[in-house]
Amino acid sequence: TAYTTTYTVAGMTCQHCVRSVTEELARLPTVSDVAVDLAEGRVTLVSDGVVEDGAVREAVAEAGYELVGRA
Ligand code: 9UX
Repeated sequence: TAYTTTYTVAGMTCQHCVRSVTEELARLPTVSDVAVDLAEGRVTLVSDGVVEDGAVREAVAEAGYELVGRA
């Protein structure tokens, strides 16, 4: 079973931002795909397990951005 969850993320303004946040989120356990919609400030994760919001928040912060919430 795959989970697909979309979050709103603040602070991403360029393709380098997209790469940074994508690389950081891809490191989370069970995450198999990361898609960023830069214009909308949304990030979608596909994972084989439940990914806690706190883990997403930490990874987004590590990349330099802010998790706002679920979209
Ligand atoms: Mo360049 Mo995107 O500083 O923040 S990585 S705009």
